[in-house]
Amino acid sequence: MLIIGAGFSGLALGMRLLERGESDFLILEQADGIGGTWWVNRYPGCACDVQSHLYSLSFVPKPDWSSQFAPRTEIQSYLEEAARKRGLMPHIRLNTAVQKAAWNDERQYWQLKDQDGRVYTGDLLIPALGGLSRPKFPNIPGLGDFAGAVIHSQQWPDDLDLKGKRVAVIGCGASAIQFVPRIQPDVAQLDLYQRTPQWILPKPDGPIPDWKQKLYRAFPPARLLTRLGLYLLLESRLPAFNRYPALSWLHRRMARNYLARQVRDPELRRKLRPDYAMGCKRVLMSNDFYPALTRENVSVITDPIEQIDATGVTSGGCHRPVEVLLMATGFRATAPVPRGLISGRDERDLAACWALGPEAYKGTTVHGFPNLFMLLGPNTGLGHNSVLLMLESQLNYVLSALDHLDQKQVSVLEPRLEAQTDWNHQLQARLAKTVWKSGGCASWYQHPLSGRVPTLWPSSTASFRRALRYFDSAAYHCIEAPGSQSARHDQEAAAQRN
Ligand code: N01
Repeated sequence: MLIIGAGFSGLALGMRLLERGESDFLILEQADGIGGTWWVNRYPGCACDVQSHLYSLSFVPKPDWSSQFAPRTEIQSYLEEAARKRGLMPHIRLNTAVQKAAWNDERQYWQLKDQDGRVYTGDLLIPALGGLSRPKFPNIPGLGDFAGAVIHSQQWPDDLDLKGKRVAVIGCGASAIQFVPRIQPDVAQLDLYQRTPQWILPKPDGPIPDWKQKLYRAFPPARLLTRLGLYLLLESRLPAFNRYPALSWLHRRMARNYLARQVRDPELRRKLRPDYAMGCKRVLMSNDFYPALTRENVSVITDPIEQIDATGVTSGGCHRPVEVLLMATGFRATAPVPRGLISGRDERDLAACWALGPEAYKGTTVHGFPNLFMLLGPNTGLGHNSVLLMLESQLNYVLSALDHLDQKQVSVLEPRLEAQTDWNHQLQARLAKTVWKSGGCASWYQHPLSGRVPTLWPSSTASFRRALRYFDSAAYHCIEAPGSQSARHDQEAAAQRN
């Protein structure tokens, strides 16, 4: 088995495989460290916006999270420690960027090639690429002419020194609201280009006291109770997002009051006030973003950007000189797989099949791509809870599929087109009623051309867990392994006929 990516999902699958005594797998990772998102994103202030006791794997408990929302370094160390302790490291090949993964129909295996031409073969392919790993750069006239550094939030160099510099930040999503307050005290001038204001709530963050960490260690049910409480709290937000937006009135009011308290200048407040349904874009949390925007060295600019030239940015007819451009413009979430990376039966390219947005069966398998199980695939993202809950459901499904392959002596599994079409039809019907589809905003949840939402799961996490509890072979074309009893029987019958 070949797994692409040593982020949360690739590592989690590796750990579950080892737990079952399976060791015939490799994890290929392009970076020089493990942790995926939590290894790559190094901008100042990078942290999780889901509480750590829920944003962690149920089978890798950590009683001593330092704060409610752990910083990225702590999450990365959590993953690294778990991988080391569980003996996963020998299965991981770092600095190994898969260039091409192709299904060989004749031999019924996947063949992968890395950047140095090394070839790997495996009966199963597990793309664990993450939905938010391909940075999106805006298409702004003149961007290529800019003479200073252009840095995407995901590609933040460890040694970036912004002291005394004039910087422009383009975008104000989850990434920008984390790093803007961190860099604001250092820079000479910060121009924040905001296209759409965000719904922002205060972040209930803070250190987890020592006594609580000790309690969680000594008495695990206390930690589980905390986890359950967080789960129920976040899950209770779902009806306001997927059916009854009016239910978010209290949170809308909290957000408006919070803005009014933090930003006294009515003009700035007006610029920062969202006018679409709460949740249509990911609801953000921060205690220091609004205060940072009120500082003298910060300008919030809402006129559309007209042009970038060698020395700065022009918007609303005004040219503002800058030395560094920071792109907080997000990710290509609706095109998570590059063209030419994965080719299935009849050499069909996965990215080409997904030109109008990714689509899979149960977010995991794809018609035309035998023996491929994608982790955190299409419509497995969440707008209301921890995505790791979805990942763990997928792990159950993949392991159940492995059991099916073993027990039924099957060698190839591929979802039937009808099953995939039905699944997506129902999904899109449910999504139509949600704020993610019709909340009056544009977001990375939606495909820019088709308007479909190929990213989020519209229902409860429990319903996804139920749907993926067991591998449902009826939804699949199954080809028996050449050595299996019934395959031998077929061969003998064919030989007799000849
Ligand atoms: O990206 P975004 P992000 N001209 O897509 C603007 C996760 N995450 O990296 O809203 C001008 O949210 C765009 O404007 P608009 C999390 O799931 C998690 O911040 O499209 N502006 C927007 O303001 C999150 O949702 C954590 O009008 C342009 C911004 O760029 C996801 O990653 C931390 C533009 C993009 O916002 C993405 O967050 C960080 C253009 N041409 C991220 N193009 C955690 O805490 C785009 N924009 C776990």
